[in-house]
Amino acid sequence: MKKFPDNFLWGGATAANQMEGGYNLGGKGLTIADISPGGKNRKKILSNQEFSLEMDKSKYTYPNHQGIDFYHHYKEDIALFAEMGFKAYRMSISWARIFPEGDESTPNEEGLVFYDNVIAELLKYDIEPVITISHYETPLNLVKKYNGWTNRALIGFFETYVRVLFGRYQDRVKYWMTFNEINTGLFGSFFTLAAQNTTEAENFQAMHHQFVASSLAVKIGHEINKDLQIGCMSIYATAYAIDSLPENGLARLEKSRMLNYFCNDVQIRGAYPNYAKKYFAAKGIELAMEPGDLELISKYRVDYLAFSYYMSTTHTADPTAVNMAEGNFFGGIKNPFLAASEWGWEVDPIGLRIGLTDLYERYGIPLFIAENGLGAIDKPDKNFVIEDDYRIDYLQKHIEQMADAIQIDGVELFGYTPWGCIDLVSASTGEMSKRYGFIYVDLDDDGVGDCKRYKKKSFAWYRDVIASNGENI
Ligand code: BGP
Repeated sequence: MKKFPDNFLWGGATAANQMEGGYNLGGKGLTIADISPGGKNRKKILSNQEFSLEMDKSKYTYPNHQGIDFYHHYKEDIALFAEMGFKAYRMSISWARIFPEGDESTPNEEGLVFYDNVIAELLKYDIEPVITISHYETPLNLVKKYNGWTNRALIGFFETYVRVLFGRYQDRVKYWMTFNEINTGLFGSFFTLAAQNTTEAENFQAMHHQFVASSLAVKIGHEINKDLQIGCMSIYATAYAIDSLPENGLARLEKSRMLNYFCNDVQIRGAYPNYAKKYFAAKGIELAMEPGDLELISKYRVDYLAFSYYMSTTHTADPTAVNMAEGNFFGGIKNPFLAASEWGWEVDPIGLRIGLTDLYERYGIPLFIAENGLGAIDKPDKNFVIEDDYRIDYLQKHIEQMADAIQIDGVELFGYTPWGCIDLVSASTGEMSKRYGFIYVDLDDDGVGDCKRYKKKSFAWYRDVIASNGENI
């Protein structure tokens, strides 16, 4: 029996801000990524809610400015994706290439022409573009002038932006995702909400605006072309209790429903779940809504659920617990049964199968794994040969679990785009040395290198996986 359905979308994923470079070319405006300093302290700097929105090149480096210069290398890179046999390529469009300030009414034609060219190049090789509309690259002006998504005005700017994208690309791009990892807004993530100095209530308010914007995108997209498939996208981290103590089971449930389900519940089930309403009431959070918001959310639900999966998490009810899993997105404590990546992300392939079944059985709509992968330090020899068996091992084990989820559990999974199919700048740490790619890019954390591309060992391995539709892994 075949492990994967015919037409399964094998591919890879990237985001504009982490790889395009050309940050000030083609009329592009600055985005939140452009003022985010590179290096291990990035997260700390950005989580200081009042960090400066002005660039300071005397103090920081800005690796996103150069990315891997996909802006000038896209033909070469897409040819390499085609050589691996990609069926799909998940990319994002940088909002500020299309609307440099975010609040204009007329788009920047030069920015659109760049994406015309990228899309044409993909279609030349029969690679299906899968486009994230907003992936950590909100125009900076929208932070400065409106404090990002805390302001309802952003719904209108986003609407203008998506109308342009759907109008222009509806005959060439079928699959869309609205907001990347929308559930990171729960932590007030600067990348997601494009807002500074927010309270928890403001985070939820900003997310409400995004939910409305996302439903509007579904409405507009389907009106423009009923065949468009518009998905939501969130992080999913399979959640365990540390043991069978009932209190720990409850702690796991409470964590998981907010982190893993809340955003999906709203965007897929079309309503705020009761547990969220109770939480808001207990915390005195009152969301400002306009008439029609809830109807819109209820009526225009997403067509599919895309998610990123890198790790599972483990929870305890014990507030004094030590031994925290610092690297994991959703916190929790260390799982004694799992090894972690060099960045402390706990690797759990079976957790992916659990997650796929969990999500499919909860929502019953098609699933797409938009991100998965191992960030690791690659050590090329003098000829740039990179034996990344650790990466192959990681992906192999996750693909096996995907196959079981499809075969044994009956999950409807239609695509898999491992993260950073070509090395790029890390989102959380702004490093180049945290590499995910099948393709090595010769640039270091300071942007030094000749930017040349080299195929890693995993390149040929993934090519065979795709060619055999997941039979040879
Ligand atoms: C996800 C983001 C991506 C990406 C990935 C890997 O959270 O959607 O943009 O970067 O994680 O994370 P990192 O780059 O921090 O290793």
